[in-house]
Formats: sequence, structure tokens, C-alpha cells
Amino acid sequence: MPTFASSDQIRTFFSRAMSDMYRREVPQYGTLMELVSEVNAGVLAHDPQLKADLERADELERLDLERHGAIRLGTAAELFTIRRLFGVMGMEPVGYYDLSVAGVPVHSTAFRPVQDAALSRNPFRVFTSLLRLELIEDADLRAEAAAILKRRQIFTTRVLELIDIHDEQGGLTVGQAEEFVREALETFRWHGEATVDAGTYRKLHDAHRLIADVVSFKGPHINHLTPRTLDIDAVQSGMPKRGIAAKAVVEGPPTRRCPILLRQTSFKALQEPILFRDAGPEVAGTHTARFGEIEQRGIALTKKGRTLYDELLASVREIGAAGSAGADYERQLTAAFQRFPDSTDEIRRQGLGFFRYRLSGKETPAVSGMLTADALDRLIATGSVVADPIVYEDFLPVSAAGIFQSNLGGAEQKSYAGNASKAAFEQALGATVADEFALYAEAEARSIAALEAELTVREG
Ligand code: OOG
Ligand code: NI
Repeated sequence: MPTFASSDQIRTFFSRAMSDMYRREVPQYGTLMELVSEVNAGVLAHDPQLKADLERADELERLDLERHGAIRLGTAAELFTIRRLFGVMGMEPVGYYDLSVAGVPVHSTAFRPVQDAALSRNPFRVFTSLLRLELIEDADLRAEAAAILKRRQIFTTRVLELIDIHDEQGGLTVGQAEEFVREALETFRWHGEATVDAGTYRKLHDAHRLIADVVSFKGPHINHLTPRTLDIDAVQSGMPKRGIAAKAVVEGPPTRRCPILLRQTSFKALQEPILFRDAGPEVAGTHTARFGEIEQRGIALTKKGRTLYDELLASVREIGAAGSAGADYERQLTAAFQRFPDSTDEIRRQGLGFFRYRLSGKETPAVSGMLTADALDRLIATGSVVADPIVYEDFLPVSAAGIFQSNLGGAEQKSYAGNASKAAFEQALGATVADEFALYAEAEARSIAALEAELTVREG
């Protein structure tokens, strides 16, 4: 039996290789990474309690590794194979995001690890969108775009072989894993030459900038990578000082003592030189797609918590207006979120967030039988049990729309009749997407079961 590289290892090789490649391709991403590590180091130095909490929750080590990226695919077949490719690295499709309601002709999922241990080793995720050609109004253009996409092969022959080998053998050796990562990287690299002529690019671009981005190139270039920060406001205000043009507002909830879900901001996509393949001499042009982003993650919310979040956010900002928020947006957002409890204890008591429970080690509690909610509350009150917030590992559709919009040129506000099509997406994917709420609920339930078992052992 050969020894296989673990999927966590392969994911870590891959996320490092992607980060190195993107840093070379987009130097401003390197500058952003430096800013984020300075801010994170500063926060940890001033907040020993937070440092201890992160250490205990197994999050400190993953902090510097932590990032997500995003790609946009053109066809169902590409989505199907990308699922198999990410599967080699232990990344599974979680969640369904319909962005058509916000004027972006795609629907998406996030490929990410789902097991607790895998998440704490390396939570690398890729927000993956599939272009919805059926939303192009012009039938001729729709057919032309489909024909162009049909001709391309975004995967190397060798990566396809290695995916098959992985699935047949049940793993890859370290040597195969290294080769797999090198070959997989080819799919995500930037290509400075468009596969279409300038006229076709223009037509696609006029239908929607995003359509030109997906259809005109050889592959789905990674369009951003996102490190995690402990203080997104500090990074947001630090960006201009380093010559980085930051997006106007931070997406997601406002600044709070107790972070919930996900806050994100980005720097504007760069205008990059490209070459068109015209008959005759090559024609120079530019393309705007690639950017950098930062995120701050907080506690995962239950359905009840998420409903409250959605309601408060919608009271300030309609989804159609994402990205065009006014100057006093932040003040209004903070005011609206007064209604969302700002302590972990209150969030837990009201059933708004997910937690992992563990013994504090301070004293031995006396409990027998089932660990009811009341018994758990008493153990927490007496300090025997601690509730650690579970980190939100997913994305937010309104925020994602805001990030898309700010990088497509804020002025563009097309709208498509909202029509989520999860079934069509899953059919293309060749699998169902996992329900993120169920994953958090299971993680919480596992911690309670473990606690129950531990208490029983002590009793016995
Ligand atoms: C994806 C934008 C969404 C996020 O973090 O919500 C996103 C894209 O522009 O392809 O990255
Ligand atoms: Ni992102």
C-alpha cells in the first residue's frame, strides 16, 4: 500500500502555491498581505485574551494561512470537473448563492473543507460562480458565447489523469500530489491574450462585463485572494496610506464588539493590458477583473440569527442598491444593528449563534443523564463549561454582490428577474450542495455529545 498525502496536505500545498502565484501576478496583493499581518500582530499584542481564545479554539495557527479565492466558470462541464478537482483537496460544495437578483448573471457555491479538524488545519475556500448564459438577452450573442466556451479546455490533460488516479487509488502519493498542484495551478493562472477578437470582446462586454471576463479567456483566472484580518476597519483605513484604492464601504454587519458572520472589503480591480487575436496584427486592449480582498470572520448564526441579520441589513439597504451605499450608510447600519445582541452570552441565550461546548477544567461538575439545555446553562453559569463561538466559514449573497459590483465598475446596475435555479446548478455540478446551517448545527451537536460522554466517564 503506498502512503497517500492527506487531502489537508494537498489543500495546503495548493493554497500556498496559489498565494505565491497571485502575489507574483498582482503585486498589490502582496502589499495587502503585509498590511494584514501587521494589523493582526498589533491586535494580538494588545489583546492577550483574544490571543488565548484563538489559540484554544485552534484558530491562531490557521490565521496566517487563512484565505479564500474566487473563480468564474463558463460551462456545466467545467463546474462538474472543478468539483472533482477540489474534491482531491477535501473541498466540498457548500451553499447556493443566486446573484442574478443583484444584477450579476451567475450562481455560485463555495468549495471548502467541512470537517472540524480539516477546517482548523487549513480552511481554504474557493467561491465558484457559473455563468448563466441563458440570461444573455441577445440570442445570437448567447449562441456565439456558448460556442466559444465549448471550444476551450481549462484543465491540463495531466490534471485530469491525476484526478482519475486519485479517485481510483483513493488518494495521491506525495509526488503525485505535488504534480497535481502544479498542474491544477495552470487552470487558475492569468492569460494576457484573449481568445477572441476585439470586436467580440466589445459585444460580450456590452452585454455584461462579467460575460466578457468569463468568455474571452483561456481559463478561469483566480480573480482575488482574501486573507483574514482581526480588525477590518484598521485594514480599510490603512489601505489608502499604502496607495491601495479601497472600496467605499465594508460589506456585511457593522463594527461590533462581538463579530458576527463576515465583514469584507476589497481594493478596486486593476486595469490590465491584454492582447486580442484579430486577423492581422495583434491588437492591444485592457481588461479589468482582478483585485484583492480582506475579510473578518465572526460567529456563525443560526437560522433565527440569520433571519434577524437579513432583516436588519435589508432595513438599511436593498439588495439592488448593493455597492452604491451613501456616505452615512455606516451610521445607519450601526443604528439598525442595535437590535442585534452584542455579547456572546446574549447571542447564545437567544439562540442566535452556534457554539462549541467544552469543559473549562476549573471544577468537576456533577451532572447525570442527558445534557439538557438547562443543565448546559447551569454548567456555563458556574464556570464548569465554556461555550466557544463557531466561526462562520461561508459567504453572504448581498456582500458577494457588493464585491462583484465594486469590481465591475460601480455604475453598472443591470438587473435580471430574480430566478434562483439551485436544481440546475446542482445538475451541472453533479452533486448537491451541503446546507451550511446543518453543518454548523452538527458541529455544535458533536461538541455536546463529546461533553456528555466526558461527564459520564467522570461520573462512572
Ligand atoms: C466573487 C465575488 C464574491 C466574496 O468573497 O463574497 C466574493 C467574484 O467576484 O468572482 O468573492
Ligand atoms: Ni471574496
